[in-house]
Amino acid sequence: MQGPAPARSNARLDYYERIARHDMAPLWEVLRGLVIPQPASPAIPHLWRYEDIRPYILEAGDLITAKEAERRVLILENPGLAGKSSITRTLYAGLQLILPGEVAPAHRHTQSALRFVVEGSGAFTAVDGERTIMQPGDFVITPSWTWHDHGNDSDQPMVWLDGLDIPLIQALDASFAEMYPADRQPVTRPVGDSLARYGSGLAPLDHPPRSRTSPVFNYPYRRSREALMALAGGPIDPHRGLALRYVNPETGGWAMPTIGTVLSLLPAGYETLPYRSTDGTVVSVIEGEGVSQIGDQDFQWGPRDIFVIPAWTPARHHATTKDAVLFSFSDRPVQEVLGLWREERMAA
Ligand code: GTQ
Repeated sequence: MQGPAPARSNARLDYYERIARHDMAPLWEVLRGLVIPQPASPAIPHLWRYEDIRPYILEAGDLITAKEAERRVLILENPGLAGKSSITRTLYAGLQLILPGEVAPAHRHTQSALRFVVEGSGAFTAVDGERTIMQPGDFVITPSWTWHDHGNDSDQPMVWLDGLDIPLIQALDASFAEMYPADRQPVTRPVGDSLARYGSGLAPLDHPPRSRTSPVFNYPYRRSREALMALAGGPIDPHRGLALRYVNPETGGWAMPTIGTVLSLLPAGYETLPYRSTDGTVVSVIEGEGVSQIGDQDFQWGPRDIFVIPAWTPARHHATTKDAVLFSFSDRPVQEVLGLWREERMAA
């Protein structure tokens, strides 16, 4: 696979032309680009500074309603994947704006979605008959093929980061989607129902496991942060900082089947050692400030900024002034079930 490329004699070129008419092609001409010795993602490292993009997000609110747009979202498109609506090869990310009084009408699709609240508080998303009121830092799941609508009964705009497995589902040609016959689905369970049933180390007696996706559909930041801070004085992974993954309490596995989500803490002044893994990763900064070296570029970040680490690209992070808390997501669960996931803990 890494040997020299075969020479292109006239006889061979003539042959390639003739077989092309029969919809065939010679593997030996393309093999070296297909089965490569290590990942070479077309995605590139990139950072979106929230301060720079926020005006455009709010401007979208003057141009189109959430209802007309169906979802009023600015896609965070990786500059290496232009036109592909992708932030990594398998994942999509976007910033969704819901203004006071608006509704993003109910629909469902086979793509799984996560919401990570960036700005505002008090808007809601409804999933399968239950609403959750969202606060900054909350991690909210919309499982595959569940009805969901979003609304904002607060008095301020709300912006959240959407993470979906759109490019992955596209590669699998497994997209189905439909609109609900009304803007809002009926609410059948009180706010907090899922968290009470599944989110406290308890579960309903005799209930069968529901699905591959966690039945906890909002992991409130207040609770996640508390867990992280309780561990802050203890040992830290030198390559990853203090990192906890969000789990499905019924299986102990990842909270979502296609997207792995992690909350991590880098104490003030802490510098990680370089690290790379096969899962291209999107990072949303919640608290703190720092600088990350991704490949050969440095990116300075602060609260609400979003950056992407492409697959197999070395990254190291430095929290400069304060403790930094980062939320991140990737396709690691998919790679793990397929036995593909790899990481490399590198020397300084
Ligand atoms: O909220 O359902 O960013 O369907 C992209 C597609 C959000 C959503 C996105 C979607 C949604």
